Amino acid sequence: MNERCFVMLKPGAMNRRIVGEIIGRLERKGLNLTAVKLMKLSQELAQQHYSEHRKKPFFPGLISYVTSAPVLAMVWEGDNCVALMRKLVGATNPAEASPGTIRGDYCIHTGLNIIHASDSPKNAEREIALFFKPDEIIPWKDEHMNKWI
Ligand code: D4T
Repeated sequence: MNERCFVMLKPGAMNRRIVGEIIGRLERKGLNLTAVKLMKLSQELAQQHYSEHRKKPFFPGLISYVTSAPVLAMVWEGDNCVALMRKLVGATNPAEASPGTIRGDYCIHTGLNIIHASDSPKNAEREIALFFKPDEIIPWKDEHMNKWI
């Protein structure tokens, strides 16, 4: 069933100039990019996005990191998109992220991981609504590709 996933390339991806590489990996999987926005997150939006972690000791550092430089906010779509995206992204702790995953291949510290992806379809809808207006999302179908993936 077609699903949407919110994905955010964090300031580390921008500063390390690997945004294109990461997007390439997601495209090659066969998922569809349906919205993109370069944003400098406000404290308010960052805190809302990570509200479930408000009481955690790493919260101040997390907010300071994600507001330190622009992020690339995206919506990706495809069958089972959330679960597939989480697999591509890898475990939160880079020491546990398998090689071949984005965090496994590009990250060392949990607090500086370079990518966020929604952890459930419900959270995806909540996060997408925080970052995008409905008319900024452009669903499309590639009939040729869809036959082969
Ligand atoms: P995000 O939300 O960035 O995709 O990460 P995850 O979904 O994989 O993991 P999370 O919500 O548990 O953590 C959110 C965010 O907080 C940072 N973090 C996390 C941290 O700096 N120290 C920690 O101990 C944990 C657990 C990294 C990701």
